[in-house]
Amino acid sequence: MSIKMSAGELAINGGRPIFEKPLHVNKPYSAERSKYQEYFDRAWHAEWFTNDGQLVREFEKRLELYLGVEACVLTTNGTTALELTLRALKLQGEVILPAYTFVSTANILTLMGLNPIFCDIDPDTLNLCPKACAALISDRTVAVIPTHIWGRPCAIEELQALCDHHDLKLIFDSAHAFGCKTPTGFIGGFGHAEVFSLHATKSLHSFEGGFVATNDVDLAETIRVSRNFGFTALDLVEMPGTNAKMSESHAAMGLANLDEFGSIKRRARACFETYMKHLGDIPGLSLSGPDSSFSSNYHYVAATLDSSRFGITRDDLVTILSAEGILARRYFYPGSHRLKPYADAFSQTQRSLPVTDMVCADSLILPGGAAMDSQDAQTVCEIIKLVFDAQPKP
Ligand code: T4K
Repeated sequence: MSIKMSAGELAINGGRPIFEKPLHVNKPYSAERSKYQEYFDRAWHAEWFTNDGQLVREFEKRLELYLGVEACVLTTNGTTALELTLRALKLQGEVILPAYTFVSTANILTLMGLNPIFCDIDPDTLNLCPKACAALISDRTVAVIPTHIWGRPCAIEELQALCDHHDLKLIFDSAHAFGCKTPTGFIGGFGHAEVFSLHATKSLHSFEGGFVATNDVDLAETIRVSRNFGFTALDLVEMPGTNAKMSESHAAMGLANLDEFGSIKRRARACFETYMKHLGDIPGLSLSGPDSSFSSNYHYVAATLDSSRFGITRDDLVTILSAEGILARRYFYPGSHRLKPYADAFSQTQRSLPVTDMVCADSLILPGGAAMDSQDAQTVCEIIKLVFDAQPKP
């Protein structure tokens, strides 16, 4: 692939896009099809495709062993995993969460009649700010749901102490953090429960899917029963439940990918380090990288752009990259608090989330993860450098 030599060759200026086949953010990385097939054949031969099948049970055991937790309960996706957890904890009232996260959390809270209270984030970690969280706790608060954003663990101990003090449930949204580890253990073993997504774009995926990890075996059992209509035995329904069962086909994909997870992490790391090496010293562009406080899955290449130093805005950079076939994304713009279902209620409280607003305006996710070729990552860096070099300097 020929690298562009001047800004005049950029696609936005009429040149050919550098990538004919667009590069997506977090394109799925999957085990070889034969490995998936091997697992799926077991379900095929057993003629058992869903309802707590052998592959789902095996996948759950393997996740429990990997994460070192008492119980993992697989579901159809991360959103249903959270819904079942909230139902099992019988919550009613206000729940504090970041607005800088996927809107699914605010949505499910609202659909369940809970009241989402958006909280600001820490500018360095982009995770829920414990101090801001403490200021929002009232006698209506029942739970806190922080997200380990882009795989970086939240201020777990501080948030746990805060929730213990106020007798609140603490549920982590760990959708980005499979395989991430703190000095005290894998993400998955903290709070009342941690909720993971196994969506195709996640570090470990099962096409669609999710699970709850918890050390509370009673909570896990309630979730397990409620994902299957509330059945505890044949003809016996203990509670109103729903259908959130993972199929054997999805579990087969999850198992095949879990077998490969060591290499998934290595490949993602190689890609991430390519970005670090080539973008590390561009003024105004900061990558949210791992530090010595945790071990990352390296799945996300999250950056923030200070336009006053880089020379153009985040949105302009995204437009220029998109023209080149580099489909960087503005996650989680504009923040859940500014999306239609929440914006009016949020503005009525006259609260503000200055850090969230700043991060939503400046952050972008570059194509990364195990499926991203490191050579392509280097090309992305060269285009970004070319764009930076083309800006007039003071
Ligand atoms: N909490 C957090 C923090 C989350 O990020 C999510 C989900 C959840 C909770 C909820 O978990 P789930 O209920 O989803 O299990 C996507 C995903 O649908 C969503 O799972 C994910 N977060 C969210 C961040 O991204 P979109 O609307 O941005 O997806 P889409 O279709 O634009 O795809 C994303 C990128 O991946 C694109 O660059 C295209 C590429 N892609 C996508 C798919 C599905 C592929 O290359 N191949 C594919 O098969 O929501």
